[in-house]
Amino acid sequence: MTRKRVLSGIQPTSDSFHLGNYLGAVKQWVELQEEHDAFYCIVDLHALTVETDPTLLRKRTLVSAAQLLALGISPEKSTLFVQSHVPAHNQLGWIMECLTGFGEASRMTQFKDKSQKSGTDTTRVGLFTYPMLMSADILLYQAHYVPVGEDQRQHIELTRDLAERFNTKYGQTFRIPEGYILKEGAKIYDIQEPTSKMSKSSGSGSGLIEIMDTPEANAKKIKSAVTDTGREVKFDLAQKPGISNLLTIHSALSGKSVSELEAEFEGKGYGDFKSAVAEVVVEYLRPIRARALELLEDEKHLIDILHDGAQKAKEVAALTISDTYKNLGMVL
Ligand code: ATP
Ligand code: LTN
Repeated sequence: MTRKRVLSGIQPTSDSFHLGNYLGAVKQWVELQEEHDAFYCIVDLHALTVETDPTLLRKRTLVSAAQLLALGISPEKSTLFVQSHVPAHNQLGWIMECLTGFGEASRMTQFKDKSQKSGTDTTRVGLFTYPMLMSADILLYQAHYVPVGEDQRQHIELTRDLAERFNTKYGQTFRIPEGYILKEGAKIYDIQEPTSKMSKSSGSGSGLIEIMDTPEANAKKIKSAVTDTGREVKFDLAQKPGISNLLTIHSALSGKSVSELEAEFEGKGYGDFKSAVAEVVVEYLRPIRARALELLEDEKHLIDILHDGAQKAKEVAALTISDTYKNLGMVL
């Protein structure tokens, strides 16, 4: 039996991934590569939708690759590549833009949020067409599943709509993908502002738990995480968003269920609980950070892995582009 296809992407927009990226997405990537034909992409073209610096983009692309490998993505099991190495993403991206209504694109909440924050003068057209490039990323590989966090649900819906629209109008070309969005961990919140999502590009910095940060810095941040009124360690998103977020994080990393943790910390204060969360997070991330730093020492080896991945990705993507062009009536 052929294995089902999985595709996902992550932006090289920061010096480190954060716990939201890991628990919402990459942890599932690692699990899915065991039984699926997995394609994982560092989406550097998407990163250009915000102000970038060439030195930083290069560094962050490599640090992204190193972190993905350190977190458990195996180049033997998965195809790991950089989006700009496979020009078919731009080719299909344009076609997706020509299929999308202006109103439809205007309804994307991520665009609305991000453009509102930066204002129309600095918002790039690329940020507006971002979801169509993301659709192309997914449809090129005929993916069955797309493991992402909750914030990407609307983009996956758009991708499905575009694929159906194309298939109806021009004949069967694309598989209709499904989001793979877990309940637990799909939304990790900023630990200083536990009602906003933990995010690389917005948020407080001190509310972000970063994989490449030192163990000491992460322990300190967790110990000063915002907690809620009351003293009980109980999961209650509405009344206790801070404690609930820390329970989610502990549970996802330690493998203990939330109710086990509630029982374990019954009668103990928030301080004890935060120390325990800090310990779990720090010990989980310590070897990952060390491995990523080690991988970064051999840049050539990292780039070789990415080139090998791009080679495989190009072969699959080329088949979809040729079907798409043929069905559109382009002379081949
Ligand atoms: P930005 O905040 O700058 O938009 P990001 O931190 O969301 O960036 P992305 O590269 O856009 O990072 O996302 C990579 C993956 O991480 C996506 O699947 C996304 O859904 C997931 N993700 C991001 N933040 C969270 C979060 N707080 N909780 C759960 N999943 C998240
Ligand atoms: N928009 C996504 C990143 C992304 C992606 C993709 C995710 C770009 N292309 C394809 C899944 C599949 C985000 O996480 N912000």
